[in-house]
Amino acid sequence: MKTVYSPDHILRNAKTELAGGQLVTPFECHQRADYVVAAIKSQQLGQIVPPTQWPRQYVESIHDPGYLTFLDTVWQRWVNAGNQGEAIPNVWPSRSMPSQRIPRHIEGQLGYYSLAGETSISGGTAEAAWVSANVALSAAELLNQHEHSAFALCRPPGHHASNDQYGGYCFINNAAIAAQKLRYDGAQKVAILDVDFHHGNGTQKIFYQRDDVLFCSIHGDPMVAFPYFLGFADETGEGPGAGHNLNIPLPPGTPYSIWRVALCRAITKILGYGADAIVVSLGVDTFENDPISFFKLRSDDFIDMGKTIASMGLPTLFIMEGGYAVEEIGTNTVNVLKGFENLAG
Ligand code: Q9C
Ligand code: ZN
Repeated sequence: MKTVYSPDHILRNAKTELAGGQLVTPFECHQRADYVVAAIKSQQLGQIVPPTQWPRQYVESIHDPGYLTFLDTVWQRWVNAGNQGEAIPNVWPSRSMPSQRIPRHIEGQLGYYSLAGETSISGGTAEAAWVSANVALSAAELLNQHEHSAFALCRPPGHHASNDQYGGYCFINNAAIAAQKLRYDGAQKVAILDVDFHHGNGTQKIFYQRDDVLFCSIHGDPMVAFPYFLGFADETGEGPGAGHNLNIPLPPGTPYSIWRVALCRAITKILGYGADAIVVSLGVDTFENDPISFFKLRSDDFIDMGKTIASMGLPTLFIMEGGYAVEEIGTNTVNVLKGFENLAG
């Protein structure tokens, strides 16, 4: 399987994450990608190729133009306003004051365009997010060029980013723009299978009212896990999208034996839907030693995960999302991809 990768992900290099009332070193750090590249080489997954640049319209097909302007300018505006640290939101349009207006002040805009406060913005963040999007689009192009599968080693990740909000370490929804590209390239129906520990709230929101993209997610129960406010089992889609959204929340301590039953449910849904292609939002933060998650998958379980995904027999695009046990992220990720190849041949 080919991997699309760019070392320019390093442009995303925030020094702070608001966690536990402190500013800590971000869990979503640049070393993550180095470990994945190392495992691709040592496990001989296949060629690593650079991304090419795709027209901005691909990203604009998913994201709001005002949001993209915000993303492209926020750092300079934050600095110009005299701030010393990284950009962190601290006020939101909340239940008590649900304003639809977009404030003019950068502090108000940070609240308007964010859905969480842990994700600091620093110089280079927007540039890295655009590179990550081009990595996803380039990997989608490999499927268009008749590869059966491809791996987009995206960083920063994307599945928490909605049409007009960032957060959860995500800025541009790489899986969503890749799925949309597969649609442009002729796939009638695309299924997104999100196996990251966290619910892919951004991806769900983007496709919630559409019947041409099915969204299935297996994740930590939002009653007790980020993003807390979306990802419940009764969210099944709306309008034309009714019945085309499947959430499978699972409790703390879930081992692979139970997780796999959920995967088989999602697969049954995808096969019944009649997808032409699959986009996998591949987070490996389901790992037992992940520092911010509570499932109990072991490294070998990821091989079976890949095999089970391959059993659908469909063209499959893997997009890197989360995974914060940094030293094991490479092995766990490549285990999925190797497991997929072993069954897919
Ligand atoms: N104190 C992805 O996996 N909450 N994002 C962190 C740590 C945010 C995870 C809590 C988790 C976001 C792509
Ligand atoms: Zn995650």
